[in-house]
Amino acid sequence: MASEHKNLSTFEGTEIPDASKMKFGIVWAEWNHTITHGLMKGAYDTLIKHGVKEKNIITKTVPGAFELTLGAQYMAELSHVDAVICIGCVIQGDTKHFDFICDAVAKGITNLNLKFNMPFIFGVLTVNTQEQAEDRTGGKHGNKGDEAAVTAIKMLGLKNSFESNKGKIGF
Ligand code: DLZ
Repeated sequence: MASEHKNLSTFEGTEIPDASKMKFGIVWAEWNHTITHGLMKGAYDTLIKHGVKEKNIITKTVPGAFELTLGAQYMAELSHVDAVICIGCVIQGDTKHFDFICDAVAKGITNLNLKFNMPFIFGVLTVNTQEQAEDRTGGKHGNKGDEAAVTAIKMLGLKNSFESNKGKIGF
């Protein structure tokens, strides 16, 4: 993809909506814990930096990336958050497991967006090596957890702007 050698976590030139009234869930996978903890912390700190109140963030772990979909669904149904950030790290191994997990979680999260009509963000690293994961967890490619948090705020901002201008065009 075109992100090679780029740190995409700077958000230069983009407008980030006011997030002070938004409520977020973060579901993160325990597999590859050092990486996923770094991504989760990046997401959490970014939400706070953009005005989200601590009391409006709930974080929960699930065993692996495969379980992110159901964990996120529990959060949406039972915690009444406005958006859920799903965080995981799947590292390529010798078998086809990688492909099945990545495919399942990508499709699962896509379906949740449409089922609940709210943002579920794909903050899942799908990498070949541990080094590639580290590069995206506060390394040379930034922190993908930060990016997931900004994406969640932007998508909720988009939803809110449609809702508050319902029936209008040109807003
Ligand atoms: C089993 C497995 C493997 C081999 N690799 C990863 C991985 O790199 N990242 C991850 O998040 N989870 C992995 N898992 C665990 C699966 O996501 C899942 O938890 C199990 O298959 C049980 O459903």
